Amino acid sequence: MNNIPLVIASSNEGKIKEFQKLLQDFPFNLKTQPLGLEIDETGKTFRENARIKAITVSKEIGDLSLADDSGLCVESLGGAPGVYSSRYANSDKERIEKLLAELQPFTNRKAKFECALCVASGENVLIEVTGFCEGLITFSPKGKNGFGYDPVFEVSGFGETFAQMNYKKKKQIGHRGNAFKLLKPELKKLLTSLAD
Ligand code: ITT
Repeated sequence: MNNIPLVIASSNEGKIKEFQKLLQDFPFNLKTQPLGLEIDETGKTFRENARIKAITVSKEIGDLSLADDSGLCVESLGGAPGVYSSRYANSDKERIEKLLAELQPFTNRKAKFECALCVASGENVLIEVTGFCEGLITFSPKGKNGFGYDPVFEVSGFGETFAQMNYKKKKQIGHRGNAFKLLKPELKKLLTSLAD
């Protein structure tokens, strides 16, 4: 019975598709955030921005919301693009080109993805978790799957970019999947408390 409304507080198609798969066994009636809703991501951390998005959308719609703030932190660039990952350039293609150009002088290609998830009900933060995934930035894009920086992020120990993996594998080892592993038991507790 899919009867509990949950708004996915995101306008990023790639994330929304991943959440639809991650949440498929939960009894949620998944909704998307209103088109054109502008949210100022003024936080300095992924966690702060996830909170801002979850609270803003939940207050706007009146249902529970789940927000994701995520991004790529590159060691040689002092952690950039970090919380500015989506604002780094105007399209996935341009973001990747800019990243490869900025990293060109460096031999250290270490990077990590971070994903902060927040579930809110109005002003109230109900759940917060963070997941990570470590890897290296490749010298050119590889693979066609996924979204964002997936074609240039090679996962440590796997020798493949996220874009070369099928989604099942990205879910098992990726930052969003790792965050979701922490979110899952908390969501189950929340559902139990809502049913009481
Ligand atoms: P919402 O705020 O509406 O959710 P957004 O794309 O602006 O959408 P963020 O502010 O969290 O989301 O920015 C995250 C950016 O980091 C995203 O646009 C991608 O460029 C990148 N990113 C996050 N997760 C990723 C993943 O799994 N694979 C590739 N790139 C990812």
